[in-house]
Amino acid sequence: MNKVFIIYRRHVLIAAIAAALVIAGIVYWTMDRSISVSGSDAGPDGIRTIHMVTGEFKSTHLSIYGVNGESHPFYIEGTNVKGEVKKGKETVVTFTPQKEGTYRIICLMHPDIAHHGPMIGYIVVD
Ligand SMILES: [Cu+2]
Repeated sequence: MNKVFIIYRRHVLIAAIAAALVIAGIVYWTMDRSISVSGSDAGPDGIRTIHMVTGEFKSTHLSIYGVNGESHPFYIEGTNVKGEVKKGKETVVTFTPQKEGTYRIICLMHPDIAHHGPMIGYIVVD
């Protein structure tokens, strides 16, 4: 069962922090499975899901910190949001969902199992 975050307007900062932790966790988990992910931000399947409520806020900064792997170019499916996560650095992108749905954050270097992935995060806007 996945861990779900429900975030409201007054929690935009928390949302950004949660997103950073979630995505950092994804990077950490995917790149080095020999070390377990601490905390309770993922289910046993290793999938993290962020829940947001559309119309509750204008936009959210997603802050992503690179833990493992030199480079992770990524995009958010269905948007023009893209960026690159580098090891030891923080990447911040602005995410402004216009409608409800599930938005996948996909690493272009690790999109599937054949490329040592999938390194994919999910943002659910409802
Ligand atoms: Cu990657």
